[in-house]
Amino acid sequence: MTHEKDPQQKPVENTGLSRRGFLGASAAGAALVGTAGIGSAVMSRESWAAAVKNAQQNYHVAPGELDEYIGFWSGGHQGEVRVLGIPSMRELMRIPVFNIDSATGWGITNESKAIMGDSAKFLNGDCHHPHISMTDGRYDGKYIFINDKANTRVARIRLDIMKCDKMITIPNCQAIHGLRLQKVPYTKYVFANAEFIIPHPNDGKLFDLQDDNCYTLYNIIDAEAMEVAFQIIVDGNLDNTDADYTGRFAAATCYNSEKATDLGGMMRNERDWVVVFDIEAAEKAVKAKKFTTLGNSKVPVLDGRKRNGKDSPFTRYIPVPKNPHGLNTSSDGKYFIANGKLSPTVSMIEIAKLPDLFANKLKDPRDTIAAEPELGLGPLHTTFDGRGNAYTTLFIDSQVVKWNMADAVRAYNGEKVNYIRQKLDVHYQPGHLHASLCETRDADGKWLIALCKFSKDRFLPVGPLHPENDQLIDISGDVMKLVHDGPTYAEPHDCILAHRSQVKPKKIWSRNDPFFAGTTAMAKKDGVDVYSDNKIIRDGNKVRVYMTSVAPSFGITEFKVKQGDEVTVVVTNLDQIEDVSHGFVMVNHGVSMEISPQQTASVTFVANDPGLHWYYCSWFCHALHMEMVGRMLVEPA
Ligand code: CUK
Ligand code: CUA
Ligand code: CA
Repeated sequence: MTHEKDPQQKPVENTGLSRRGFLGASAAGAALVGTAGIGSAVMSRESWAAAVKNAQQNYHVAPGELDEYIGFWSGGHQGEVRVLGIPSMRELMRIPVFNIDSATGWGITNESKAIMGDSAKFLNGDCHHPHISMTDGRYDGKYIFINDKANTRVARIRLDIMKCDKMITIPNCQAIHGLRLQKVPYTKYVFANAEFIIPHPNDGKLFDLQDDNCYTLYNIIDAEAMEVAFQIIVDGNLDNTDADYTGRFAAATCYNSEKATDLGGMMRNERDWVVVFDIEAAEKAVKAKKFTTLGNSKVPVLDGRKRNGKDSPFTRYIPVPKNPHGLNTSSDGKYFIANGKLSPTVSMIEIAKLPDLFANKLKDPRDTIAAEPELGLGPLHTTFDGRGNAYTTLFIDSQVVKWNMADAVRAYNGEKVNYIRQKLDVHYQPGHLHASLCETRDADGKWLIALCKFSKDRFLPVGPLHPENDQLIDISGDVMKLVHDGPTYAEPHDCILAHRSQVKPKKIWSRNDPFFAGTTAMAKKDGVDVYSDNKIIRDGNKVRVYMTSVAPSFGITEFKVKQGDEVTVVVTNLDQIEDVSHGFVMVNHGVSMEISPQQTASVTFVANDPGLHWYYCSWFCHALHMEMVGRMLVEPA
């Protein structure tokens, strides 16, 4: 299924013409797009080239200039979130989340361990879907939420400081994959799909997935409290999810309606389904205390499965072909779009028909399907330009297909109309794609990122492990134009783009910020003002060393402890100048942390080795940065 390099690729890149555009109705293309035809084939080569030229924005961001968009990239199984400027594709920052970070001390400092909670024991994570909180269907710049498939977690990042401030493990589940946010009236809830079907209870007595006690759960998380508000049991499994623009509905794809354990089994059914959730109805049931719980968890659980052919009040199942993957709400609010993966189609579910579906006024759940356009091989995800066009990744074809939603509906209703606008080759095997502001009412159709899983020959070889290739595509004109190849480290499944005016981070920390409030509260109990004092507190075999730092020196340059003492070093950076971050590293102790202007950070370790141990500032903060050092003197026990 990998994409062989073929001689058609070169002219394709240079002209913006798709390979299928050149080939016209090739056998494969004809079979796939059927009567829809191929948009690019109807334009003359000359007018096509002119359109490409017109489409190209100036994407060069000169030194000293700022990008117009800010992008947040999932770091995949590397575990972090990365911040990029768009259109330059310059990486601006990394936000450690589910990983351990040597620079900032994420996973090492007391503050980060407190946020990670019980899951601090895990050294890995696998994040896929970063999403920015919204108010009235627009980014409000407050938070980013992101899933961890590997260890079944959901984390929140505060965008004012660009740090993770909450992390929770979802109970009763294995593997959180799809994650989206309530858009309207605001992000009250985070919707998170637990992908895998497991036995309940999972105590080693039951292993047959066909059993009624084997299922998975849709998770509704209170975004502010970061607690699971309630869970809904579903038939089948759960892949991706999204929410609507009314605030009432959310929907998720299921690829394993078969409840199978192997590949062949999971592909047995010609159709799986989209499960639609009536969030309001579920909320009502929880309020009326009509729920159960599972195991030791106190989280309210509702049963959203069909029983004897009867739907639950909270769910409806809409059959769609086949092993669908991405689920995307169109930015005009009209459709949930399920991407067919093993079917060359996407299924457009008309959201305006969902109230009737839940009121049992439709004969067939498929009556909600507004269109099922054929797009090409392996449709995975769809994005939108706010001008009525959708863009879908074709994993197997290694293309992004641009198509018109209204025309797709007309074609579905029997009109002879071509809904395909263009197919653009991408390099190679794209998963997600994301257009600027596409998850909001403000979708502005300027830039599109295609997140390609394979880069093959696009970059200098760097060994058997290849970078991914995140490609920047200009979609501002009538024609898509590829303008940049962006190598990325494993593996950004997804990204999100906001306008730079929508995210306003602080330049220095606020004193007593909640991020380190636990540490300043501890200092207070010790009678220490971290903003002025340099003090050593002994408490049995626990020693707390409170020091300030001002470039280029620590407030304490020598402290004495006894072998075996548990030492907590608390450093407060008194510098108020933007960008003057310090670090604290205790040599040979596995201790490293960031202390940015006005930040307090702390780390705890055991002084096991008698002798003299240097500590130093690790952030190049001053001409005399090398001299910013101190010594811990450990007396033998
Ligand atoms: S994704 Cu998570 S398997 Cu298509 Cu949203 Cu990559
Ligand atoms: Cu402080 Cu380097
Ligand atoms: Ca299936």
